[in-house]
Amino acid sequence: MDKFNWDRSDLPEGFMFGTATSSYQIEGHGFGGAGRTHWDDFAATPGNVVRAENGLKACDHYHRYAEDLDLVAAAGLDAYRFSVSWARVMPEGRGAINQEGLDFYDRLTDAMLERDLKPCATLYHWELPSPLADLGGWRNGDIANWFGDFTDVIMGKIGDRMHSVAPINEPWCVGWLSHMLGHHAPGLRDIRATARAMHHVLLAHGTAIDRMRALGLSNLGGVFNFEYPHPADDTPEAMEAAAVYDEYYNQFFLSGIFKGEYPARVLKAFELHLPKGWQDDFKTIQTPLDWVGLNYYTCKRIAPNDDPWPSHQEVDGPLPKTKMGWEIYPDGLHHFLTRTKDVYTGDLPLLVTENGMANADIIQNGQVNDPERIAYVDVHMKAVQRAIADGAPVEGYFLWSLMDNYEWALGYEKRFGAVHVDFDTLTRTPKASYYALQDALRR
Ligand code: IFM
Repeated sequence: MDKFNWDRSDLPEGFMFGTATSSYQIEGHGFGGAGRTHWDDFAATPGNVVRAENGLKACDHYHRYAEDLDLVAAAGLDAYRFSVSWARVMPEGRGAINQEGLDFYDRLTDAMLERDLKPCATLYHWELPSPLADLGGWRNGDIANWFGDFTDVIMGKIGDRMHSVAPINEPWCVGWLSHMLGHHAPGLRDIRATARAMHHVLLAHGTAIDRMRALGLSNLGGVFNFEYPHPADDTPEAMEAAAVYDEYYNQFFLSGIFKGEYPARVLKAFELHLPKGWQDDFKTIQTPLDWVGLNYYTCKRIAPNDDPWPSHQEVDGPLPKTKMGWEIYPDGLHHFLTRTKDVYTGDLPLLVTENGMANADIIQNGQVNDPERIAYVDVHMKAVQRAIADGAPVEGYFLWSLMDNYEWALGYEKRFGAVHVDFDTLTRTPKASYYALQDALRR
């Protein structure tokens, strides 16, 4: 299969296609006066990241952004979802501004507009400045105002040209994955830290939205990630375990923003750990949004165990898997698009802000054949079409990712790009999936 089974005519008028990246994963954080981040520290600690790889060079997008945006435009895409690095703009996280960093995002924005690409910004995609991590990072409630100040600085410079902005990519990863499971920086495994980080992420989200509205920006949203939890078997215990997973993974943040409350099972476990006066923060957390973005990749099989709360574990599932070991389950995308509308967002526009797969892509005779990625995107686009037919107001789809990049704790070996990157020479080679996308968008 080298073509998609859909094209623009299968989607509503104005449906937006884009591709997504993030600053630390592609830019090269060693360039342009960027400050140290907690990811540099995490990667420098033995055992955290495959081969202790970091984002100091990454794809060198900092110097090659024009070539990269040419690829986005030549694919026929409408939009480019990118993130800005807090530490590139404010190396200490607060106070002094790195003019070189601000100028970089200014040039990047103009370069998108010159190519007729809609700039869709994310303010935080995980590279916290180390000096703020020293102060407790996401565990410290002051982070909401530090983040608000950063928002003022960066959006004061480029906000006038943004198509859309979201404050924080994948709050679950910033909170749970990084403070409960310890898989991402700062690598904590602590329930109190997790409860506070998850709450402060929401407070920072609302603060940033309010700051941007005060600056006169519009089209402001939130981007959340979802995984479909199958009970490992049909016992009531397994169903309860999956329900707990669903609450802290898929519902905590939407419930905070759209209902002003936390899901019951999670609240029971977190209440003792949340910061004093947490209920008062919902005024800020519930500030209205203009759209919601869903990042979706996979499902999980959840089995109960005797550990302390959440008292469950993931077990292997039967479906075909990507190179991340993630099962391919497009029905989950349909489920979350329709449930988000039905339970939380009503008529608010929804976007698939990330979807894609890691694949064993190799260059042969200057070409990369990745039929697996074409098939993956194809079945997920079908799920989007079904969700639209069922009434979900889905207005766009962003492929993760434009090019192979730094896959966090897994270093550079998981390739998610539509464009192959040779990490020695930094040569970019569009894969078959890139050409399939180009064909579907032009057809
Ligand atoms: O690479 C990540 C990205 O940073 C956030 N969403 C999931 C992607 C694939 O794991």
